[in-house]
Amino acid sequence: MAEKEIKSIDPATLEMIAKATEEGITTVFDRAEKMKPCPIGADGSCCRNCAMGPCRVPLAKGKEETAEEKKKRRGICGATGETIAARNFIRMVAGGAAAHSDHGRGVAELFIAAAKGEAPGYLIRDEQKLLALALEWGVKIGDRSNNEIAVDIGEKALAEFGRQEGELLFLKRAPLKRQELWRKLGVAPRGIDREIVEIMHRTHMGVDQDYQNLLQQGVRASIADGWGGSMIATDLQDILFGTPAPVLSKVNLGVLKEDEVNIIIHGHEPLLSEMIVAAAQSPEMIELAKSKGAKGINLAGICCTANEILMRHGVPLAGNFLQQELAIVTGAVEAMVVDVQCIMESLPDIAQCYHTKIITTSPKAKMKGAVHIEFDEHDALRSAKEVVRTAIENFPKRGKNIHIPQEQHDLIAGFSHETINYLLGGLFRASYRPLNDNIINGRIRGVAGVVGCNSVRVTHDDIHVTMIKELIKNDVLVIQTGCSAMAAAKAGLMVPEAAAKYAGEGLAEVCETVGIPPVLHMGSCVDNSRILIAATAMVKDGGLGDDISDLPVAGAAPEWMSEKAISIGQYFVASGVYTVFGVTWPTTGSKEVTDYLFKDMEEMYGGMWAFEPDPIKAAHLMIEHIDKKRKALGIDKARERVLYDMEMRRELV
Ligand code: BF8
Ligand code: SF4
Repeated sequence: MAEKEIKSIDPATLEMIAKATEEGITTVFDRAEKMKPCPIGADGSCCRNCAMGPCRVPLAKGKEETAEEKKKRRGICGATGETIAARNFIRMVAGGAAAHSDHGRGVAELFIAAAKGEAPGYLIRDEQKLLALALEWGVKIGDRSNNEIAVDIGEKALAEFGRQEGELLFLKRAPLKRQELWRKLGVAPRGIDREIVEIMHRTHMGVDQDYQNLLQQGVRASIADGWGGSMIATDLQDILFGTPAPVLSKVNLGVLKEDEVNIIIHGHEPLLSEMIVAAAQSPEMIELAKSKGAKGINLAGICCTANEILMRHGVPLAGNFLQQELAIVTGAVEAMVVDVQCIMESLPDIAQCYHTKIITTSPKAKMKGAVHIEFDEHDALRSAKEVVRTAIENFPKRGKNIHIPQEQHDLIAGFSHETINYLLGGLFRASYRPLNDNIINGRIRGVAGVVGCNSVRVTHDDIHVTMIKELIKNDVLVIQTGCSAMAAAKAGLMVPEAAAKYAGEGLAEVCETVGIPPVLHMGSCVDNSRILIAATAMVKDGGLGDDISDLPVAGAAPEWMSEKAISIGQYFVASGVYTVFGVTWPTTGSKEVTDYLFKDMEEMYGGMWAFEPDPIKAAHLMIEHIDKKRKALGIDKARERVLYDMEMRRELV
């Protein structure tokens, strides 16, 4: 890992880090300086799966290991460096897949309750998507009501988690060739929970001792995430809350308002936040806010909850993962409402220095020092109003040390798979045809999914933004989710004007004609499933091969840090996508394990992992892969012929 020179490229972040330092507040940026990563653990060479250890089996650096040394490099139970690295790696997959899938389960439960009329306030908002899913899953439509159909769909979705045999229903969405490959390699997941539990079993002391066999189970559980838990979360959320359509909003800490009650929604599940949006708009709450001296109620989001309510309601984004503490440091946040995942335990401590209330809402995620207002889905509006009221009542308690950075940018979000389809093909001939055509004729070189976290181990946002700029400059259309999307939005890349400013000539022309930015925001991290669907739609539209692995596409998580990112990366690889990670790589302690992931998987899945912390080099690895795929498809010459005469301009899109 290279030493970073500055903490962030984002002026608002730097401004708030300075304010925190001045006020004697410790943040993640300070803690990272004191706590260096353990080099043995970082390489995947530390096992603490039983109480005879922890056992450390580091690979000696800078020299080739002899067979004799390798034989001796074992844990107390005899576990080899390979087994230990593979076990650690797939336990990360299990953690990530569990997080996404438990989110999906929660959505399915609420979905059923809503359809049964047991969760007042929630309605089926996207009837078309409900009926499409009913057809896909063989749920009877006839003259049944939407709610009757939805009960059956919700129950089928919920059963996917506990399914014991057969395979997940959504696998059938993948290109046929991919499905057959998964079956042939024995990685078609049976049930979502089952694959995750099996990882925990197989990595227990003394069970699976074949690193290839272990890694294959990691693949199976990751597919259960991307084509299972995450896809269920996205689909059912769309039906329940509406499928996103393009929406204009703003991003960065400058969206906080000095004269309004600021409520930040942080975490991942949109179940409660959807209701908070409704509660904050209610006349009763606005009146109450005014009675306390505020001009209104201002909602803003952090992390993936932010992406969810941005995509569907245009609620502005306050910032990404590394900005959560800094939002409180503004002194202007009345309440930060959290649910699950990516929430720093330091928040209540920092909040103590201001008036901010940290409100936990999930029985799964409580925090010492926070107020707990449990989200009751059967009476959600009441829970939401209680949260909003708590924030409003806190407004008069603001201190004097308020400073909101001015920094904010416009962005357009809401690019669901359906939206891209309509935008490109029109409502009556919705298709990916124009995208495929523009890839085939070379105006668009390929498509890259740039996703994932922030890591404090690298300069905040820098790796994302540098990589994305390099990709679009080279005519690669970028699609995004998660904290990475917010980094690009803050850098002004998610507005249509960014095409002329940053994109290569071919990509810029297409973006200008369609009226889209060169970087498309597709949602939260569970919405990476939208990218799988988009890739499959490209395959099905024809002309670009017959599997995802034939497409000129690549993926990256350049500032990753979470276990969820590893699960996502693994299901992209298993789906046939070349996937580059930055920052650090968690299996460098075993050459065999790393080679298996970086080389053997390409032979097996057509997609593979790669590691490159330098964002420009990583972008070029992706471009090289895209060019390799273009060549295999026989469309590599097209780019050379792109001259943009008037006739070509006219026929564009
Ligand atoms: O699920 S990108 S830091 S917020 S893990 Fe977390 Fe990573 Fe952000 Fe969203 Ni995803
Ligand atoms: Fe050590 Fe084996 Fe126990 Fe791991 S499982 S801690 S390698 S003895």
